[in-house]
Amino acid sequence: MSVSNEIIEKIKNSNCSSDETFFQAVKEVLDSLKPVLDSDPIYKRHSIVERLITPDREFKFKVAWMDDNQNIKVNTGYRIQFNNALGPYKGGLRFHPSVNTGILKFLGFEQILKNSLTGLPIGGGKGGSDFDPKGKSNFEVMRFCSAYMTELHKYIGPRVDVPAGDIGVGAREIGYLFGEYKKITSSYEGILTGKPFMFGGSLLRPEATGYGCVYFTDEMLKYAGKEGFKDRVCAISGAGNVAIHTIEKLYNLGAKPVTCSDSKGTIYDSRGIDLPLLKEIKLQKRASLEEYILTNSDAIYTKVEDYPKGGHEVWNIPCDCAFPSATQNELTGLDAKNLIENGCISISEGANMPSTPEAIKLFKENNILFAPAKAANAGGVTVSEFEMSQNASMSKWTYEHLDEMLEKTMRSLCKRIHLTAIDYGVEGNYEDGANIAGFKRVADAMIAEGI
Ligand code: NDP
Ligand code: 2IT
Repeated sequence: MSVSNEIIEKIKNSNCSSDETFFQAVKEVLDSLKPVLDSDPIYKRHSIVERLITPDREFKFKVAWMDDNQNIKVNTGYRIQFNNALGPYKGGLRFHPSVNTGILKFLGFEQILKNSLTGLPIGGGKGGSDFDPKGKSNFEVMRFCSAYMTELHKYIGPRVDVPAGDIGVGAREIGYLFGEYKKITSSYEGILTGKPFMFGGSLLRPEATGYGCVYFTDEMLKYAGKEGFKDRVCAISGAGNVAIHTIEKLYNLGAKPVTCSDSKGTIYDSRGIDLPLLKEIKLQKRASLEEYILTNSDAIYTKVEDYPKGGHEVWNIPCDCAFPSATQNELTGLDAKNLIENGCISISEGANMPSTPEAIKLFKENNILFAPAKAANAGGVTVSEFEMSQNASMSKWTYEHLDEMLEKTMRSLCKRIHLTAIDYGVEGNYEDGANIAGFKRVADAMIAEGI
């Protein structure tokens, strides 16, 4: 049995059945690490892989709150502190009905390597709840966030663990969470990132993940001799924070983004997505994308029920560059086949683990440029760390300075991954390059820190 399979079997026996996405994430990383683990016995000698895949601690708690009709509701809250070899635990909070320990473990594990890749002093963690903010009033969201923070505040701190947003958690939720923390502790400190600018948030944090993903892709295209976004047709899934700012930066660089999607359906607008309209529908009104065609009747709206069986409508649309930016496992083997047949040259994962293992295999076999999530979407946590720095020094950096720093970080991250892949004889394989470069930094720190 290979080292990778042996470890997967071991964790399968000691974990619960909801951990499939966690096993998937671990397997993907271990497959890439084979040449490192085989050539350098120090990692095995220090049991680094076993230590890396085991969270330092997991908190799971009851969150009871009251809805607008005075019914008492109960949800489950979580925070997983995975690894702090490189700095305080750092990673988002996800509020979505699908949230469970397995999903948060996959996200937390990926976050360790992503944060390591940024080169910044941040460890890995993740948290959230099965609470669904959709359809709730602002007061309901506020009461839920207060109840959630009543427990969470015990575990976090600016030098301990600094959560941020993820699916279902944006500036509104972070604001309520911050307010409750302040009320409980009387302490005004940077215990969350993604805060609104007026009380310690960083400019550019909302844009950071999407912008960063486009900067990374631009650099990756350059190394492949396919430079530039001008007039490139781009397909994007999702219609939240990451998708919207990916579309915005693509427009800035001259590309033509033609799709977006939400949990109910897909918009295809061959003239290019109407960004102000998209922002109005999803950020202001928090409504369904179906509203898009009420204004732009030339666009095509496809409901989820009408998607290709086993696939997603976005990946059926011909494009040069694809940006899956909604959720895990949203791009299947069938979708990959469609993208390849339609001439797509690059896939950049704005979401965390959006491509299934079958899809990734097809991208590799067909020499499609593939930017894995832990590299492509690292811009969000990068600007989160900039927010921590600003909070610690009570300073405020300008938008231009932050954008310059973000772009520089994403381009140098891409270069480091590119060079790591060359060093290990897999030039052009950004998945292996990212896994190896991310692993080595955190593993070497763990060895230096002792058991
Ligand atoms: P948002 O909540 O802002 O948006 C999520 C979008 O994805 C929405 O359009 C939502 O549709 C859609 N979506 C979510 N879950 C599903 C699902 N199960 N099926 C279909 N559609 C779904 O989240 P973000 O944009 O922040 O996050 C998107 C992805 O990016 C996630 O994988 C997240 O982990 C990752 N990410 C986010 C970062 C950040 O800074 N925010 C940083 C790095 C990665 P609907 O509107 O109908 O709910
Ligand atoms: O997946 C991610 O990197 C995030 N949701 C952002 C984490 C952060 O701490 O900004």
